[in-house]
Amino acid sequence: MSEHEHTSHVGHGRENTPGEGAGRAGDAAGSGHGARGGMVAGNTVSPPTRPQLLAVSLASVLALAAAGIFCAFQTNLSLSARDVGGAVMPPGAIMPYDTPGGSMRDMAAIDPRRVSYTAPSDARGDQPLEPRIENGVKVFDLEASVIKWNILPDVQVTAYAYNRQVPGPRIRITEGDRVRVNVTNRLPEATTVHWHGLIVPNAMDGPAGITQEPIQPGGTYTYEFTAKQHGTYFYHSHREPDRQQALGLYGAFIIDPKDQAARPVYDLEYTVQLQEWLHRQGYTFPAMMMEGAMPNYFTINGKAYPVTDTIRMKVGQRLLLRFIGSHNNFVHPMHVHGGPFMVAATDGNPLPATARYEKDTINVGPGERYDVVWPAREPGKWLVHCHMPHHSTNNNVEVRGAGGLTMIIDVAP
Ligand SMILES: [Cu+2]
Repeated sequence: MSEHEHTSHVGHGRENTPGEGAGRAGDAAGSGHGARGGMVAGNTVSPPTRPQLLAVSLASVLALAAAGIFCAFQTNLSLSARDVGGAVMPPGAIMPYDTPGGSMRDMAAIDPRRVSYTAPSDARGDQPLEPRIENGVKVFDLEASVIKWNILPDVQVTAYAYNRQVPGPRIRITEGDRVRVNVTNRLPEATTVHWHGLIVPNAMDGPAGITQEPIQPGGTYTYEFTAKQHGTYFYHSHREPDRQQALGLYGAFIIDPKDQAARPVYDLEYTVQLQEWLHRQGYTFPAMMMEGAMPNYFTINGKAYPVTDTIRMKVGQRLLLRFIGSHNNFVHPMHVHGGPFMVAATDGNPLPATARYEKDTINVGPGERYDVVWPAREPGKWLVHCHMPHHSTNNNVEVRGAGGLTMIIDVAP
């Protein structure tokens, strides 16, 4: 006698249509501790009693409640799609259940559908911006928008850019100039501009929500001030700069001294603006020094080695390098091969001749500037590079001997 047949003899319920489930339950009961009768017995099914129904209902409700509570501690059920705004998060970002929607929008990739311009693959940033003169005031126009930008021939980031270039255009004026900058916002989010290191009226300083209302998408704000200092400065977004500056909103602001004797002696100059990028799976995220948001590409003036500029000079010439910490996270130890340089100015402020000092590596932190004069002593190819070796790779790959924060000074005899 099979077990099924065996169990079918046990129990006392009335005859019922044999169901598949009932048969299986009978099998299970039979193979377990032997049939003990009850609700299901072979081909007969007895109706559940009221306490049984109550018990099953209560267990179901408790299980459902437990699942809901469990989920609430894994994900933020208070967030709607509108709060998060369709954010695409960096792979590996840590997002516990209490991560606010604002945090996700801050760290999210640029929405590629917002791109309004694709720069040619070989386009360069930091292009001189010519002012127009209105009643003796030098007037510049900046427009922030979303672009596609090649940091390498085969790596195209999505960027927030001033005047469709990364870095933004170079503003160069003379000490004492009256300056007006019209900033138009074509980004999908509000923004402002800060003039880093400059003495300006407070309302012109740029911090969003502190000295001014942010410039809404489609809006314009006019900044105006007189340049009281001279030296190496820069401008950058001051609304969520952890996001907007990391995505490309920065540019050099160079002020020549009225008195030419105030500048160090040099034959040619080059401005080095550092930047860190997080670009994965076709999306560009603002690089941040936190889990899952660390940068994997690094650029000098918007390009990673081997497509960074090459500086060409001759033995005996002196090169002024203006390092600008336009990046957001690391302190980059910038090293020059081929002998030491003289530090001539820090954060735009010239050092008196007696205070100048020699180094061959200088730590450029976010926001810092260093003007250094490097004499070409020997002919050949001399490197300028970050001494955190990972920052001299492209997504951890060396191309033609380096990557990222690397450029070459080519010295002719
Ligand atoms: Cu570095």
